[in-house]
Amino acid sequence: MRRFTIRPTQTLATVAVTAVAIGAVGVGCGGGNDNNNGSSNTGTSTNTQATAPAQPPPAAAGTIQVSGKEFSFNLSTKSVAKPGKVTFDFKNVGHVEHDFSINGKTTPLTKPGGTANLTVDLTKKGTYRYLCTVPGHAAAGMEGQFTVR
Ligand SMILES: [Cu+2]
Repeated sequence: MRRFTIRPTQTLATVAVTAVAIGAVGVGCGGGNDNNNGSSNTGTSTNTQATAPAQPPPAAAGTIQVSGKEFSFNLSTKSVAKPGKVTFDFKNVGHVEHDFSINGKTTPLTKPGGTANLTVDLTKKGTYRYLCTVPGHAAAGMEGQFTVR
C-alpha cells in the first residue's frame, strides 16, 4: 500500500474586510447660536445705579492672609490703615514646621499644610516686626515689617 502524502494547497482566503464607514456626518448640531436675547425690556429700569464691581469686600477689617515657607513669609498686605485688631490667617505652605509671631504673640507651631489664626491688637502706629520663631528661620528670611499707618 502506498501512502500518498496529500498536501492540501490552502488558498488564502482573503477576507475582504469591507470597512463600511457609516459616516454619521450629517449630524446637524444646532450650532448653539441661539442668542435670542429678545428681552423686551421697555426701559422701565433706568440704569442709573452703577452695578457694583465684582470686587468683594475684605473678609474682615484687618484680616491678613499669611503664607510661610522656607524661608519667607508672604502677606496679602503688609500694612493696615489704622491701629486696631488685626487677624493673621497663617498657612504653612512649606515642608517643615513654622509659626508666625508678631507683637509678642505667636501662633502654635504649625505643620506643613496647616493653618493657624493669630489676632493681635496693634494699638500704635508704627512698624511691627513679624517672624517665625523656629530657631534660625527668621535669620534665613522668615521675618519682615508690618506697618500700622
Ligand atoms: Cu519657620
